[in-house]
Amino acid sequence: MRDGYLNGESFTYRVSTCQVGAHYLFFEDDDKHANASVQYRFVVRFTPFSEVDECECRDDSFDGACQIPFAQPIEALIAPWFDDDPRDIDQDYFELDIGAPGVIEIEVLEVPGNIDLDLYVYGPGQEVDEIGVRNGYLNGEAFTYRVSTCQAGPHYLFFEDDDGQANALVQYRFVVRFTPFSEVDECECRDDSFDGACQIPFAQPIEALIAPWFDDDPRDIDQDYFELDIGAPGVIEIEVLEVPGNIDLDLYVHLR
Ligand SMILES: [Ca+2]
Ligand SMILES: [Ca+2]
Ligand SMILES: [Ca+2]
Ligand SMILES: [Ca+2]
Repeated sequence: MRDGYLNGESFTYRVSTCQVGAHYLFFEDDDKHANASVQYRFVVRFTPFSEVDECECRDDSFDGACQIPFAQPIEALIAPWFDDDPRDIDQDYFELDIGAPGVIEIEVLEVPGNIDLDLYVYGPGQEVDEIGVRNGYLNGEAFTYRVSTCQAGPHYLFFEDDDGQANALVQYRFVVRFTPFSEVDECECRDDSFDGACQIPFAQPIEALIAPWFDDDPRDIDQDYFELDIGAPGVIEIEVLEVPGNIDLDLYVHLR
């Protein structure tokens, strides 16, 4: 329903439906008393969800999540749902098939100018297993969000507009990539502690990642522990060959 505010005001109204069949609309003057000697004019357009948001008519919930592939752009719409529809704030749920621990990267390529897109990421435990949140700040802002997981199995994400009020005529677009820890940091899913330390050999380059852990994960500040098997007194030299440009790497050496 769209209530007029001003005499003579033209407007565009959008609303979504998951039903097929006859739909109806009617117009009337707001105070019901006026009549006019000239016509009002309007045009109706229709866009099927199959063209803009294939999963839209599933539940906005974990059960309704649409399984999506990695490394392929996905398009969806923050659709205009009417206030008294259970879906009134459009949330779009997606399911990722995560086969091993690793880093999930969600690159949002495009966001409509009136949408401030929020992203939530969950592990296999669904709502009790939140592993990441990326709150939007600006309308139309694209972003890349990374988060790690040590679990295998279905993972979930959903998008919504930050204030839940906006809807869009154009789609947002994103792509999800996954890098297993077996390729970048083999010991990452052990405890960040002396007990979890990974024994490493001498004279062989070791690679690891300061991985993106979510704030309320026990691992939120990534520490990587390594164990050296020292058989005799001597000098230990640790040559750090490469450090990513945004990392200021601290090193601690302990005798336990
Ligand atoms: Ca949608
Ligand atoms: Ca939806
Ligand atoms: Ca690490
Ligand atoms: Ca670690």
